[in-house]
Formats: sequence, structure tokens, C-alpha cells
Amino acid sequence: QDLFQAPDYYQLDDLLTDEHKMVRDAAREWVKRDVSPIIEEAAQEAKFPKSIIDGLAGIGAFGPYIPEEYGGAGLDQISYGLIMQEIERGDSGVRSTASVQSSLVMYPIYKYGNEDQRKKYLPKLASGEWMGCFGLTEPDHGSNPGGMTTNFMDKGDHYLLNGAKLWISNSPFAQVAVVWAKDENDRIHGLIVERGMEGFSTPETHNKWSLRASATGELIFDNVKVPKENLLPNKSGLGAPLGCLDSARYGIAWGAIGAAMDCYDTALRYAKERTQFGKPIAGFQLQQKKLAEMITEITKAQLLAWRLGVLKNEGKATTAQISMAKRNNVDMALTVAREARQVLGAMGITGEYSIMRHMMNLESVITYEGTHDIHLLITGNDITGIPAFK
Ligand code: TGC
Ligand code: FAD
Repeated sequence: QDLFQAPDYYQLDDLLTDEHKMVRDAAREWVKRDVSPIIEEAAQEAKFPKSIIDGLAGIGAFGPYIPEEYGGAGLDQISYGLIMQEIERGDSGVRSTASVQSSLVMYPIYKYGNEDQRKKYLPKLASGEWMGCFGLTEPDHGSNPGGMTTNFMDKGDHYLLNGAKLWISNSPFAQVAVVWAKDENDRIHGLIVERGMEGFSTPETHNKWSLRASATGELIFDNVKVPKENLLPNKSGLGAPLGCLDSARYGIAWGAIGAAMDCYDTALRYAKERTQFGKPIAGFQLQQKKLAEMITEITKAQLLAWRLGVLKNEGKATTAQISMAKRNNVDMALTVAREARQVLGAMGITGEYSIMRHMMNLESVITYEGTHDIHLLITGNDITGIPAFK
């Protein structure tokens, strides 16, 4: 990993400020030093490496764009994207941990919470003292979260929460869960549920072949008494959780580029070193085609992410634009990973190299935060005005 070269085929660094480059380089250095050496073993053992939490907080990965008064890093959206890119160069599961904490836990508390909630939770989440998770998906409602059945009733001095969430990143160890549930009028609200509340449990989901270094689990609510002050008061309806997804999906559009860069970089170096039939395999046209297409697609994805970042900084990025970038860039990364793995031949299937791990991770990334199909339908809806979801 010492030799990692992030491809910059179109001199995109010229579009970045000194602050962007400083933030990115700090993240890159940390990933190289503290993530890359331990991540393969963590993935093989299917263990979330808790040792990285302090480091993630240190590079500003928990709430990069949350204002400093709440403990966030107060950075812009391009810095946020670059941090996600560098983390996912190490591992998509580590980036997941940061995405969830920032965009799915801190963001809703910052955006939809009141001042007391912001002050109570955000600084502890920014420092990593508390870790959070986001409960939207249910066993019977994945792409269609509006159909959720998790619900709460007003019991006077508290709410009574019942239901279950599935496939929840960070759930097995999170202290705080932002949970989406329906009230008696079928209106969706966000509730902050804390570990230790009676009737709340978080069993881990085992035997994943993907995102093995990220802990995934359930959230089970069995008559959980949630204090009334834990309801997020400033937004309700399905648009509230979907608004958080906009922010996380944007980060993933950048993150996937990092995974692709690592696969490309590994394949390029291997192809130059590996000799067959008397010459480096990089000298064969078939391998050059793979490598040339990888760098072309990475470059296109970088331009898409950068432009989206500019729009996001200006408050102009639409949900549909974010969907297009998430869909394109994750698909690009998965294709790059599959091609890169072939360049390495048999070596590509081992844990000696990161490619197979990236490839398996990206199968989750192309599924969560809206599947590849759902993002296509979001674009289709945007350009035709006709929703084809139902
Ligand atoms: P639809 O009728 O289109 O919309 C319902 C209401 O929401 C509004 N809205 C939005 N508001 C803010 N931001 C957005 N992005 C919004 N998109 C829609 C919309 O205007 C409407 O408002 P109103 O006032 O008219 O009621 O809803 P629908 O039920 O038809 O669904 C649309 C669809 C399919 C696109 C949506 O449900 C969807 O995106 N489904 C995918 C579900 C998903 O992405 N789940 C992700 C779970 S979290 C996760 O995966 C974390 S992984 C993290 C990690 O480890 O990194
Ligand atoms: P389904 O919705 O059942 O979809 C199955 C297939 O049908 C897909 O190919 C889909 O594209 C297709 N499909 C569905 N609807 C349509 C349609 N209208 N038209 C055409 N095709 C359709 N969720 C959270 O809330 N919080 C988390 O932290 C979280 N972390 C996750 C971590 C991991 C590792 C994974 C794998 C998932 C995570 N998820 C999380 C859940 C994730 O968001 C869902 O898996 C995803 O939204 C898809 O839902 P589903 O798996 O139920 O698939």
C-alpha cells in the first residue's frame, strides 16, 4: 500500500482547494497507516475493528459538514466526498461506518432535531464516544420503506415503540439508533432510541460474504418506552429519512471511486510486474484494454462526483442527480473490481490483495442506500415525470 497512487488522469487536483487536498491527504495517510494493515484480517474474521473509531473521528469523518459548534469538522461537501473516497480506498465497510454516523445519525439530529438534542448527541457522535445507527429497512420493506410497520403510540408521558428493523449497519454496537416509525395516523417520524432502553435489542446478522469488516444487525423493539423528548420534532413523513439518504448516497458516489482506484492501482502494478510468455502481462492488448477502460471510467466518475459536489455546496444538487452519481459510480467500481481481479489471475482471489474484498463489499454498496434498479427508476421518474415504482 505504500506505493498507492491515486489516479488523476485529468488533473482534477487543479479543481481542488488547498483545504480539500489537505483534508484528503490526511485521510489517505491515516488509511495507509491504520486501516490497510489490519483490514484484511478483520474482514476474514468478520469483525468490526473498533480500534479505528478514534482515527475516523481524528480525520473528521464523523460529521465532516456538521458545524464545529456541535463538534463537526465544518467542512464543505467536496471535503466530505474526498474523505469518503479515501476511507473506501481502504474498505467499503469502514466507509459505511462513517457514512452512517455522519449522514444517517448526525445529519437527522442536526437537521430535524431541536437544540437540546443537538447538544446532547452531536459532540459525542463527532468524537466517536457514541456510535450510531439508522433504522429504516424492515424485513418486509426494503426498497419500499413507506410501507413500514414499525409504529409507536402516544402513552401520555412517553411513546411505546414496537416493530423490527433488519440490515442495520453498526446496530450490534451502536449506543444510539435513529429509528423511523409510524404514529397512530400512519405518519413517519424519527425517534432516538438508546441502548439500555427496556425491550430494545440488536442481534447481529452473521455469515455475510460482503462488508465483513462492518457489523450489521437487527433492531428489535418490544414495547420500548421512548421518552417524548427523543422524537425528532422538525420534520416528519417519508421525506425525512429520504433526505438523510441524499447525503449518504452523495458520500457513496465519492467513496466508490476510492475502491475503484485501489483496484486499478493494484492491477496496474501487478500487470507491469507479472511476466508470462516472456513479457509483462501489461504488454498484452487484452490487459491494456481492461486497464484503459478502468482509468477512463474512474476519470468519468471523478468528474461526476466533483460536479455534484459543487452543486451540493451551492445547495442545488437534486435527489435525482445524486441517484445518478451513486448508481453510476458504484456500478463502475464493481466493474473495475471484477476486471482488476482477472488481471491478477489466481492471485486475485486471495487476501494477499484487496481486490476480491472490494468486489464482495461492492455487492452490498450496489444494494444499500437504494438498489441499482431503484436509482434507475428515480432517474426515469425525473426525466419522464412518470413514477414506475408501483
Ligand atoms: P415518494 O412518493 O416518491 O416520496 C415520498 C415523500 O418523500 C419526498 N421525497 C424526498 N424528500 C427529501 N429527499 C428525498 N430524496 C426525497 N425523495 C422523495 C417526496 O417528495 C414525498 O413527499 P410528500 O410530501 O409528497 O409526501 O415515495 P415512494 O414511496 O414512491 O418511494 C420512492 C423511492 C422508491 C424512490 C424511495 O422509497 C426510495 O428511495 N427507496 C429506496 C430505499 C432506500 O434507499 N433505503 C436505504 C436504507 S438506509 C441504508 O441502506 C443504509 S446503508 C448505509 C451504509 O452502511 O453505508
Ligand atoms: P428488495 O427491496 O426486496 O429488492 C429485491 C430486488 O427487487 C432488488 O433487485 C430491487 O432492485 C428489486 N426491486 C424492488 N422494488 C422494485 C421496483 N419497484 N421495480 C423494480 N425492481 C424492484 N438499511 C437501513 O435502514 N439502515 C442501514 O444501516 C442499512 N445497512 C445495510 C447494510 C448492508 C450490508 C446491507 C446489505 C443492507 C443495508 N440496509 C440498511 C438495507 C438496504 O437499504 C436494503 O437492502 C435495500 O434498500 C434493498 O432492500 P431489500 O434488500 O429488502 O431488497
